[in-house]
Amino acid sequence: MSRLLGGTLERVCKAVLLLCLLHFLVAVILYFDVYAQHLAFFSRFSARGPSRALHPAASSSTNCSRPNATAPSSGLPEAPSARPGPTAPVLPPCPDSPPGLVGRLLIEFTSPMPLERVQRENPGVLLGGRYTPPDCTPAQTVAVIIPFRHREHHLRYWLHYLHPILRRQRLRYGIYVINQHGEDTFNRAKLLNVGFLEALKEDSTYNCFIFSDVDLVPMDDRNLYRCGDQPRHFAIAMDKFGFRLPYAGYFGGVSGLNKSQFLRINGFPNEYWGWGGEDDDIFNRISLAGMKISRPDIRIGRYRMIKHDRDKHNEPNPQRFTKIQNTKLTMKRDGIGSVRYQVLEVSRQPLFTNITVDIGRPPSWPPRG
Ligand code: BGN
Repeated sequence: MSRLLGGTLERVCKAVLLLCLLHFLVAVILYFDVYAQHLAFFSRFSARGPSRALHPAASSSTNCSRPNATAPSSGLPEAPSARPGPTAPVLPPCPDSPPGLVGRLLIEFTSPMPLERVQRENPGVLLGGRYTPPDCTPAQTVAVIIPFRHREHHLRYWLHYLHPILRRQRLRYGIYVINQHGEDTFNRAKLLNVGFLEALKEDSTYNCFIFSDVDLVPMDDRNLYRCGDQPRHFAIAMDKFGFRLPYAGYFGGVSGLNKSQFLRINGFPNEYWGWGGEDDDIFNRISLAGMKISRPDIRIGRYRMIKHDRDKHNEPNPQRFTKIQNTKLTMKRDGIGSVRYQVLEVSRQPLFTNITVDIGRPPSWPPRG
């Protein structure tokens, strides 16, 4: 009897000991997490502050920061009013890991977002949505291309969140909104092709192209909008997909290719009218060209999508299932080399360049009448 009691007591003691150990471990983890958040918080007040302690790519800290941390008072350098002239001092190359990133961001779409406010908060952004870091020379010039129609209030949020992020990332960039004229069926991929050509017409030094939907806002500024030696997929963990990649070959939402990668796949398909499939076709093109997709860490590639009803004139494309089976046959003849369109208006706004374009209409679907 007493041996039985002794055995039970021993087991209870062991369980209590284990619990204590677990408690201690959790306390240590929490302590370091709070310490990391403190470091990130202080780094917001100093562009060259201790954020280096949190290496942007390696850290998984979850500090939440308000986007207005990027207003001039945040210590962010402002862009010069013009590009440096021939006598301007040569600036050092921009660092691979920009100092002053804040990590995880608080993104919400509840309060209204007037363009005047966005403009006021981004005084360093030049006409047409151009920006050059004032304190270093970036390795790339990035054109951000947004296919667009009737989503003005999404665009306001996008500009509000993205300009400060891109500035903190020390990018030289320009924003191009490619606005499909008329009410015919929407064609996302063709608009992206137009954006590539039109951005290059404006500035032939663009060598990185980021293609972004207007309703997708990154939740972490360590997701750097740059190109690499392989095509990059940025929007890998969207809230609407439970912060996971919906399938291994997903390449939708926000992606980036440098000029030679884009030309190597003959750009994007022009013949996907309506919703769906064009991103899968682009994925096929990249694989067929022997390239691989590069992606950020799943904790960093998080996105919020602005909720909206399904767009009119962007119904699911019933041809997409067969079309994505035929990329190998179609990619040579359908792409950047064969895109036909007419630019109706180029207007340089304070925060973006708006290009309205007639891209035609689908040859046979949906039936018109
Ligand atoms: C896929 C769509 C993509 C879309 C994702 C996420 C197709 C092709 C036929 C299977 N692909 O199913 O275009 O980005 O869902 O919504 O519909």
